[in-house]
Amino acid sequence: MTQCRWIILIIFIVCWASIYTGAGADPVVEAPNIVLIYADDIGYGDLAVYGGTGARTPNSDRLAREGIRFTAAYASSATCTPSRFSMLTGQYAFRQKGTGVLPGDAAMIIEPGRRTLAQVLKDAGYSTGVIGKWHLGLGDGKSELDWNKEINATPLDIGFDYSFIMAATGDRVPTVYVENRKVVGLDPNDPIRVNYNQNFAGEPTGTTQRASLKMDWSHGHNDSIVNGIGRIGFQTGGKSAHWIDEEMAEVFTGRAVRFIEEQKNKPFFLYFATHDIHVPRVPHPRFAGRTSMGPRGDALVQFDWSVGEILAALDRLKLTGNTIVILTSDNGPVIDDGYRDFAVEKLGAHKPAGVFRGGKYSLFEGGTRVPFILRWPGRVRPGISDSIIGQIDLLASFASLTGQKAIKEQSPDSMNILPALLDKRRRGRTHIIEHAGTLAIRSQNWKYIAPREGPKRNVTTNTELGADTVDQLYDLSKDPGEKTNLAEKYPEKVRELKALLQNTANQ
Ligand code: NG6
Ligand code: CA
Repeated sequence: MTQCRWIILIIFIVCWASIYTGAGADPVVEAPNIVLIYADDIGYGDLAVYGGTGARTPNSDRLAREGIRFTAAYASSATCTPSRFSMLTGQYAFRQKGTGVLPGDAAMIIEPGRRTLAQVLKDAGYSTGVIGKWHLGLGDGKSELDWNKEINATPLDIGFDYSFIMAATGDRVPTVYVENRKVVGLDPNDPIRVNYNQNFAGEPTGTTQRASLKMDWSHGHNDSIVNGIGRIGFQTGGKSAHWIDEEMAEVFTGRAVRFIEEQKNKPFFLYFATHDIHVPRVPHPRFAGRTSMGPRGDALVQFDWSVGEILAALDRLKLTGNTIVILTSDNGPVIDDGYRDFAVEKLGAHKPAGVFRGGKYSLFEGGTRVPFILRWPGRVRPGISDSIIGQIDLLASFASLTGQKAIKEQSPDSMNILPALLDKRRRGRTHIIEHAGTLAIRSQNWKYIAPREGPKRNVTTNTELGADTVDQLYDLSKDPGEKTNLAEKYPEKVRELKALLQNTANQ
């Protein structure tokens, strides 16, 4: 009887220990600082270290030299909002309604209290900060958001200790910075108001005052004018708070460096989401003309400058050895995304998506295959990895690293791929879903795109969307450019991947 009790007790302890550590996970708990540099619209082939020829990016190249450069890393979606939603929550965005590209006055789409990547790290004792582009909505949505008052649902409610953000995008109103719960620099005598349906009386627009614009628009972007640039959405007032596009990289980078300086004595997680190289591309004059590609190339150089400032701050504060730095992007590249900035005319031989087809908005690899570099000096041996990894996996992987548990119901799609993130010889995923309106799946070397109706190209950006009314199957090992549809040749493979996609999507 007593012996039986002992056996039960031992079984209980073993079970408890394996659940607690996460079976198969690395049980060693560590707390390196984590800096996640999240670029906007930088394509797989844009950085020099990924084969880009149009702009020098020495700081990103340095990071790659000192870390692992991944060649099969994926953003979850081919646009910003769903990619960021997935990365922060660990849940594919297609599982939650209302996670498409958001207007600037949208309510926050991650409900307060949800256990995000930031919350996981906060629970592990990290100081957590987000600086840069947000685009996941603000306010609880119960009443119309008043930008002149404290905002009741912000990054502070989903795990961030500090937040300095733009609400949506550089091309959407409100064109102001929001620090924690308040718009920065607002004059109470000049309240700011935002409306996405109609203009405010007497306010000029990109249509009525088109000749006055310092950068013309090619599609959309013809509502309110701020700093000589037409935006999406209408805005009035709040003049003292308006950002100056040319200074934005400096402002965000400066805040990021300050955050690092202030947190240097405790573990910190910094989500540094640059505006570069999203439209409107209006880099500081000192970057203007640095490439022959016009503002898109110059914005790349400016992005790389920001990376350099972060790396220099870590060096200066002697934090380099104890800090994981990740550089990646929210979706693939786009050339003309709505402003006449000559990106198409001046592209030259530069290939923003590298060998891949499509770009932002696309189900082809160019939409979601993104640069991804991870550096952790001393711990991670530099090199190149072709393991499949997803940004969506950061949550479970960093939970494992820091001795936290991911909540399966809240983060069902995040996998612990920590071994593959830290070692170029280890494998991460066998398959991953790609999302751009509808779904595709990459499994080993194969790519299957589910059929759908609709245009093959985005008419405004001229991107190939990957849409077709028939099944598409590509062998990425031989045909990374997705040129030869093998669906008819390998019907078995199509059936297998279709089932895998459906099962994963419906689970
Ligand atoms: C599109 C905008 C584009 C960009 C995109 C979101 C037009 C015509 N196009 O609707 O310029 O803002 O939304 O980009 O308005 S993202 O990177 O934030 O997803
Ligand atoms: Ca984007």
